Amino acid sequence: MFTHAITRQPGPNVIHGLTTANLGRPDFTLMQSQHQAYVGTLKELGLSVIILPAEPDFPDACFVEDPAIVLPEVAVISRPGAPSRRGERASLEAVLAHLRPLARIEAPGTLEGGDVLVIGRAVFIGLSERTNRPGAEQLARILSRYGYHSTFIPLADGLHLKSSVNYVGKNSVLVTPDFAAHDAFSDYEKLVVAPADAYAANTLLLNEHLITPAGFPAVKAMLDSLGLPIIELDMSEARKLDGGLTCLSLRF
Ligand code: CIR
Repeated sequence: MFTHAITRQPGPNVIHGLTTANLGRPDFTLMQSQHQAYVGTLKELGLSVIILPAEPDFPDACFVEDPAIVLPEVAVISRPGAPSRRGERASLEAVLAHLRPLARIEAPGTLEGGDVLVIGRAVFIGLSERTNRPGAEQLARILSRYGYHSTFIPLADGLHLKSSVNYVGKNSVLVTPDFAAHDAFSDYEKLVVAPADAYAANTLLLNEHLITPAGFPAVKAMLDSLGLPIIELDMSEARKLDGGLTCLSLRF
């Protein structure tokens, strides 16, 4: 069970966040209310939520999953592949220093938390435009001290690994078609979303509930087969910045 989460309020500058989505700029007011609903959901699921203030100089800072990886044993301060996101770390590190021993990804390594999928002691690290091999190797080395085993997964598509693959409980992963037959996930049952539903592959398993983006009935029907309660959240504005449900919080 997770007991805590860290989130960060989106600021008005969120409209200048990085994006490849071609869906237009987010509406700040709507993004704020969707973010509030997200935080409310985390609280309903029993988490105590630390809400950090917006970062006026860092438009993508509400996507707190990327600058750090938090596990029971350690918090790893990452080195985001997007240079504009590296300044997000300082305030996050100040909080995490009170909660966990810290480790760091150092240059020339780059790594973003969206590329790190942890299932038990198995860690899957996407090699993406944001996460390079040196960064992945550093993380694997740090986590191996605590008994985690890492597998590297070169990505052809998608911003991060968790844009395409997420653990949804019951030994199952929700994946985009690219990962339907991927060797790295052969130990898991696969729920494969249609190409048009790829955004909903970023579904969040949290305390025996599934939080999934609203508007993807076929994905919801697939998830129903797992027998876990499902919560749908409107993610229209974060989606415009390539942001999903996992990236809006660190859970621990
Ligand atoms: C970025 O491009 O860095 C942000 N606009 C979105 C980050 C999304 N992060 C995630 O899915 N873990």
